[in-house]
Amino acid sequence: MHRRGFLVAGLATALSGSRALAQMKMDGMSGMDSMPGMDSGHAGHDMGAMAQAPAALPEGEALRELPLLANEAGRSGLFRARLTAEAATARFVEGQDTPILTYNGTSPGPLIAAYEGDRVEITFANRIEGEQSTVHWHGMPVPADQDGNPMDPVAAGADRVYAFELPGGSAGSYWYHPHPHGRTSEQVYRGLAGAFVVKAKADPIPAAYGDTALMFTDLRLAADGSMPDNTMTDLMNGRVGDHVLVNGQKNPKLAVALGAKRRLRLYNATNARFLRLAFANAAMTVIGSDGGLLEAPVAIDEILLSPAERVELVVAFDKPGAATLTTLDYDRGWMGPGRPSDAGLTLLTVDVANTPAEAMPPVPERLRPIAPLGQPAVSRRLVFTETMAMNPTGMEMGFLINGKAFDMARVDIVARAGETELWEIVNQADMDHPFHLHGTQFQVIEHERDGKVSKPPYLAWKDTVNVARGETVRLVTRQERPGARMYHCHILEHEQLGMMGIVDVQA
Ligand SMILES: [Cu+2]
Repeated sequence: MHRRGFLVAGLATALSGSRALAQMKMDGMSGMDSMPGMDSGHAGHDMGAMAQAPAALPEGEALRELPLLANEAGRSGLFRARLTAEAATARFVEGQDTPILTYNGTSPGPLIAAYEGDRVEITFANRIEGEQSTVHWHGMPVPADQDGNPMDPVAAGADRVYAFELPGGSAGSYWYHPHPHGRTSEQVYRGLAGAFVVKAKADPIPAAYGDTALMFTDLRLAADGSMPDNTMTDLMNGRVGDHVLVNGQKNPKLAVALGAKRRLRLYNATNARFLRLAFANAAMTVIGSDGGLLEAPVAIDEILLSPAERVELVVAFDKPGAATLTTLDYDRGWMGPGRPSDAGLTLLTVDVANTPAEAMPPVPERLRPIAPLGQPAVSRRLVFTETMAMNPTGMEMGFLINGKAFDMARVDIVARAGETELWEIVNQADMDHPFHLHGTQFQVIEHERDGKVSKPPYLAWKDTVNVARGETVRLVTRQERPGARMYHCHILEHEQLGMMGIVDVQA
């Protein structure tokens, strides 16, 4: 059987309709070498679609800061703007146009920067031809009906206003991306994601460090410059591209003076790439997590950012020469052949000059208090599993929570606003699954693996946490507002194939 035909058939079936189980149609059994656990020795992770080496992208250009979304309100306390999702072309490789999706013409989308206490009114215009979309405000404490749920689609050609207030204490590194039913994965890898930074009115981090968002995305180009559709390997493992980009650029360059400290917000906006990161010749200090500052800075040598996670760092450049942000190997579980080699990628090169910077103030010893959420009144258990079944017509894959695939018409959990809950996320699958809960920030209190229980190294506000295969993560959470909230794996292909549920929060 022709390999490409097999893949296209599988993809078409997987993307049509709302069924959570992907029926992978196969003509005969010659597609067996692509099945999980049946290693054909085929090296390319695209299983035939990418026999050629990935195109070379230019490296070493000056790092582009994300463009700012202009506030059209004209008065303080209100952030008002328009965000248009539409098709465009990008030029990643000289002489080749790549059709992509953009917000306001750029990918990643414009950086939205607003302040705690602001009211936000953003008119979203969906100009994606023939596709519904939504804007989900990832990690932000917005009302359920303003959060871009798949139940609230914006039709192609339609506009809608998203409006919400940013409460005090909500400063943090959030982001926005589409969340339409059955289309999230594709709209995100085609280019729709942007950073949303909520700034504190009183920020303890010295302004001299600057404040730069670094958004990681994962690009795959076919020989003709287009973005290939998801293959079956992508559906199983999540789509991993050929180039990790920073603000849309491959290994860009940032120039700093000797002794400079920089505040960097790192965003993993890839569909499925696990980024275990280290900085050579520079010292990293974690100052914040998904939902804002920690209580105190923590020096680190490396950090794992699973899909959708963010971290806020202060990086000190005290050695002249090149300081590189690179990836280390991380085995997150991979089905079938063609596990991509994740180690040794240089994502960003910082040129540290010989000339010293003006003296930089030290990182403050205390950043802000984080009150523990306290004793839960309710506890819940969510078990993540993967199912694979071969039958004469194809393979059925399921990514399930408590044995069920997502159903938009079903409420999985009923919770009460203002009540603290313990959620135990149990990963009984063969891959890591980054767990994300909408509408609030949670606190991870415990990890358990092979009977060994450990505490996280510091208290932090999180909306996404990796649950490694065989691991159980316990977290405490509280939803303050009523309405339906999603929880799901943030490998977007897994979410789309069923690993998602609805918690209905009642007043
Ligand atoms: Cu997953």
